[in-house]
Amino acid sequence: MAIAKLDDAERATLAARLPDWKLVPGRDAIARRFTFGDFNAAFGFMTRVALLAEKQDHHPEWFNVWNRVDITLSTHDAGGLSQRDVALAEAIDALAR
Ligand code: H2B
Repeated sequence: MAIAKLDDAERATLAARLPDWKLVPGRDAIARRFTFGDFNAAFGFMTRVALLAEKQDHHPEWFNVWNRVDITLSTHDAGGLSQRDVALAEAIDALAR
């Protein structure tokens, strides 16, 4: 399915909309590290993100070690960042708050 990549104007708003997410060097993606008190809290968060991702039909690339969850978002169907990544990042931020 063809999905539009973010345009320059949309990219210019990223830092303000998603201040905790960083552009990934060398690819068109954003990433954020989440750190929790223990594995139980980290995996509970992952479970909530998984349900959210399935609802949005948009899925994270992620890596977990004990209390840490590293999430990278990019739209594979677009070959880079799209509004789907922004929407999922905002929803994940809301969960982590
Ligand atoms: N997740 C991400 N991150 N990028 C996609 O392009 C994507 C997805 N596409 N989840 C969806 C699923 C697509 O494969 C299904 C068929 O809708």
